[in-house]
Amino acid sequence: MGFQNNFLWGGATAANQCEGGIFEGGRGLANVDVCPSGSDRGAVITGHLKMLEMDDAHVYPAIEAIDHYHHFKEDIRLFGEMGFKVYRLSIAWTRIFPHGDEEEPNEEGLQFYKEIFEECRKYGIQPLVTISHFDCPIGLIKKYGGWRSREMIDFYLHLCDVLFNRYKDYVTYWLTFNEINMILHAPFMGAGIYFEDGENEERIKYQAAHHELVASALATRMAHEVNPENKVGCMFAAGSAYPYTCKPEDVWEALKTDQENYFFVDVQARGYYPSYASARLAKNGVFPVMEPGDKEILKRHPVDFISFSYYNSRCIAAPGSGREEAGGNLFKSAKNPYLDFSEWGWPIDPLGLRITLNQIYDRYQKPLFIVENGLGAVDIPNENGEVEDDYRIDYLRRHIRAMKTAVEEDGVELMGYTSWAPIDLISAGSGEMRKRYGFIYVDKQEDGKGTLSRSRKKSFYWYRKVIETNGEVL
Ligand code: P53
Repeated sequence: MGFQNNFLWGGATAANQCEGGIFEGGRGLANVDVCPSGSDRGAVITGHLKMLEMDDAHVYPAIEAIDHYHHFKEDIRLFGEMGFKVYRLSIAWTRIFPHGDEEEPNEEGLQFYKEIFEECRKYGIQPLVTISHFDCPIGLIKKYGGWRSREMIDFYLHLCDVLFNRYKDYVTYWLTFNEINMILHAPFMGAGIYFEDGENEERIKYQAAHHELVASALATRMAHEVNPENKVGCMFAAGSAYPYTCKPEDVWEALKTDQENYFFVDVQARGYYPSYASARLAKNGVFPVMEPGDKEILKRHPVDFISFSYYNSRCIAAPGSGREEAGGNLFKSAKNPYLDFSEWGWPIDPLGLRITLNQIYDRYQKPLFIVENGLGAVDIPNENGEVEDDYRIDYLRRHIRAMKTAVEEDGVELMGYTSWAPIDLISAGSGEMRKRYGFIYVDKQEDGKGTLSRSRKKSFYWYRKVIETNGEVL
């Protein structure tokens, strides 16, 4: 038993959180570039503080990030040294189409990713490409308001067309949108949407979600047409919702929370709007405007596999029950009294991963892929400059054990596991550098200083062993 022989072990990153070099190679500006670190970040990413340019009053961590743009060869060599079978990365849309609506792609941008894929090939690493990881060109936000407009579908498909054809010989695993359900929680970061006063935010978010869902189905069709070997996955931020107590009101609220997230996967994997969503959206007057043919498109082009991020479970209490909130996360959750918490207040729940895997597999019966999981922590190098991150090893070990049980004892079909951020990079939620997830330490500090040098943490050697033994030695 154990994991299948071709189990895809690896790590996952996102362009804007690691590349930097945002003014190089003919790249244009994107929503993710103008999300500042610091206290305004929350309002910007949720679409409540309009920011479409950089100003002098804020710090923008994407500008340099960890400068992967100039270090990718070294970084991928280190991934190779850990024995990665797969590297999940995302394409910065504005490297390919700087404003989003050009006819011809930017060759320099295409060249950059081609070099990345060639580098991966040297070490036998398969790329898993997220087409849009929270990425939307500012040009398209200014002209069309981001994903609130239907026109976005065509621009996105134009990008897909270029990627599928140009990288046909390098890539067969694709994800259409990172954490597609994040559009409900951080619509500017997720979909380039900011709100004007008095707008019906719910309606705009679900309309934009519909556009992304149609775009995802059409991209799936295109991927299969370009190369029948292509495998396309959806991707959502998972983590089962537990009822705070067995009080029916708590159970009901938890069920609704899960449905809010499963809605996206239901459409992408089953091919239609689930009845609970249709009914609820209609009742709230926010059912999206659809075009003739949309339902058919969704029906005919479901995804091949389901991928998700898992950091923690959620714990849901009925409104007005006065339960203490767990902090530090964009997803609302009560504080689960049975769990420990990370330095950022995120619950730590390995069994929750087994529960989540079972629930998703029961629901869809399609292969699953865990494409993000990890512990954000402050790492302090010791006197020899080494990071002994036993806390990270402990977190990952317990989660990998849980997923192993799900595979061995529950029969869940799992394609692979990519931990989040095998190399330290910028946090999406907070914009911080000091929230580190990596096996590889990057000498870049919160104030932006540092040599950018890379070094192996203790977890680097641990993960290498895990991969080498296909998860037998943990
Ligand atoms: P950071 C919140 C909740 C769940 C997943 O997050 C999230 C977020 C955003 O903070 O995003 C995913 O960096 C996302 C990654 C992100 C990672 O989780 O805030 O796909 O881009 O970096 C971890 O600690």
